[in-house]
Amino acid sequence: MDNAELIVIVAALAMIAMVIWYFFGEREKVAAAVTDAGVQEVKITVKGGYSPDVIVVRRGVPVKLDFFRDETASCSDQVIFGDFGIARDLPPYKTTAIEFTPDKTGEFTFTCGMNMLRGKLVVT
Ligand SMILES: [Cu+2]
Repeated sequence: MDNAELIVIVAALAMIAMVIWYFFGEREKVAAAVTDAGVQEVKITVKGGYSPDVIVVRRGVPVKLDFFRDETASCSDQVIFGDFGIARDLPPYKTTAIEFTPDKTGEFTFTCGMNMLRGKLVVT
């Protein structure tokens, strides 16, 4: 095996690792902090994805998710929590609060309007 072949193999492995990370990696997991008002609040930045993209909350306690959309890319102009019947427009460069009380435990995916950007709400 010469150097050129080795470089190709290493580059291919790196690309495969990136694809796996992109689709399956949990980039950032955050447990909601409870405010004085008894609300579980998390700030989420929307920019080519959701950050954090895994949010852990407790069942039966009101949740406030502050989505700050830091872009104009049309992909992220809506966020949908299908399991909770929530669909909300996110104006660019503004914070949109989504408030509800999770009444069931489990892992619930939230997405953009096209089902491309994904995050996960874990209710314990
Ligand atoms: Cu999208």
